[in-house]
Amino acid sequence: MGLGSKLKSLIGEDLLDDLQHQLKEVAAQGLDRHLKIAVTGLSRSGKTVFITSLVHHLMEAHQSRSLPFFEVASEQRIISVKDLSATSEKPFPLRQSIQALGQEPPLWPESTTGLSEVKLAIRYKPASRLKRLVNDTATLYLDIIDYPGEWLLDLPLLHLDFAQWCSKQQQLFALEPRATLAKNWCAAQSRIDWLAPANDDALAVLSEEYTALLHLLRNDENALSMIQPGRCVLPGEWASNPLLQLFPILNPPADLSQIPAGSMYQQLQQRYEDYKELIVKRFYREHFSRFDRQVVLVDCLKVLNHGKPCFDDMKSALTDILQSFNYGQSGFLRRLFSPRIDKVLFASSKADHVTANQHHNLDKFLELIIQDAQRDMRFDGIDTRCMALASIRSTESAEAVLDGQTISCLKGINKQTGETIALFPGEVPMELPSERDWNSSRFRFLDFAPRKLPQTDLKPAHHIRLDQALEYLTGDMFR
Ligand SMILES: Nc1nc2c(ncn2[C@@H]2O[C@H](COP(=O)(O)OP(=O)(O)OP(=O)(O)O)[C@@H](O)[C@H]2O)c(=O)[nH]1
Ligand SMILES: [Mg+2]
Repeated sequence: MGLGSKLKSLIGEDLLDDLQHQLKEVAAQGLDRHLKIAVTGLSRSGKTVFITSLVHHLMEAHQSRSLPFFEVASEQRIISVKDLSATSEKPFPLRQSIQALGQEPPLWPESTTGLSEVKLAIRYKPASRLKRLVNDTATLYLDIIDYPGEWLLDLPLLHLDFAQWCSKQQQLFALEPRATLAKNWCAAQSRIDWLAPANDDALAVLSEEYTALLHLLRNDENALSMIQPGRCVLPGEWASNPLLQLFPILNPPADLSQIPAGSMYQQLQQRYEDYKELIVKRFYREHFSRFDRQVVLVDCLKVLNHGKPCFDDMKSALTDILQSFNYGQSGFLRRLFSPRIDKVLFASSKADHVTANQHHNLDKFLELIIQDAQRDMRFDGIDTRCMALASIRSTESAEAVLDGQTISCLKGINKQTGETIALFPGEVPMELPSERDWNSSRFRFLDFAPRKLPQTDLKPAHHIRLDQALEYLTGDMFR
């Protein structure tokens, strides 16, 4: 009997295969690994708070017990976490955000506008005995990147030419409340002769008005999500670049085969092509294609508050955004950028705005919004998970008796008034709300002021399911 066969009979075939596999892995990789997790979501979806809280809990994980479902932390295998963000060209505002949330009274961090990153080195004890034979400790280099979901909304432009994009925008601007909000801008467009020689001043004025309109559509009151081109509202390093003087033509000339060179139409068409080539493709090449895992934060409660048009608009924006992950074997994205994302976590943020018995409903409601995209991703072999979470739990559970019945309530500080309140925030639907529900003002989820995030001695009660999110996103790296 050869050595291999003897070993097999001694320790069993499966175990031997497993040992051989692990040995190969250790030899091939060493113990240190790198992981890039990108966090995105539309404006105000909770990206900055999520990254701040996640990193703060991680950096305290060697001494706090705040992450019971994050295995490497609960098994006390994290030795130390070092912040290497100073080496990044675009550091995430970590210190300012932790300070804002830790002061008295605590404040939510400022809104952010571009891409930034946290770089961490996590020194830990490997779980596998075999890996510990090679080395007692290992390091995971973890980069967490924050970038606006609005930039992903530019992705669908890559497979639309200018005429096709204008036609899609025409349909979009026919819907309320967009149609009413865009009335003046549409009227200004109708006075332009698109076949006349390009007039840079007129184009500059119209594009300025279009950018103002996009800001109006997405402000707190209107809360629309389908905003294109994304860089017009969040330009990042492209601020004041003439390429952003771009807008769709909603009343195009009837015969597009006869567009004169140097005309208004042709000028915008050229800008559109340049925008795609120089801005959109570059972002995907330089950043997106390097991400390993992705978190998409969705503020489901905000859309419920704003009603059906806002819900429909967000669903269509998210479905478009999620095309970025659905790259398939033959998809055009794979040919362009060979992306490598293997896991996507969809997180319904601010789960502390509802009572604990509604968290499951929130998971289900999120699944409803993204179900088509999720199915495509699974088909392409990308692992996906939906999870309701709160990065900073700002409410406490309470109970109240109403008409002899005990009901679950929340206690917290109203973000607008600063008053302490106790309320029953209502139920999250697990199915698409009916017309009647949308019209009955049934959904009114309130925003809360943050509860203080202490510097040390963090507890599981400071968040909801942040540990489960971490385990899903990084757990396999620490085994
Ligand atoms: N109660 C509660 N509110 C949250 C939580 N996370 C975010 N919020 C609220 O959502 C707001 C936006 O959070 P941010 O993290 O700044 O969102 P963002 O996606 O980074 O926003 P932009 O940078 O403007 O795109 C905060 O000011 C809070 O009001 C949370 O875990 N719990
Ligand atoms: Mg932010």
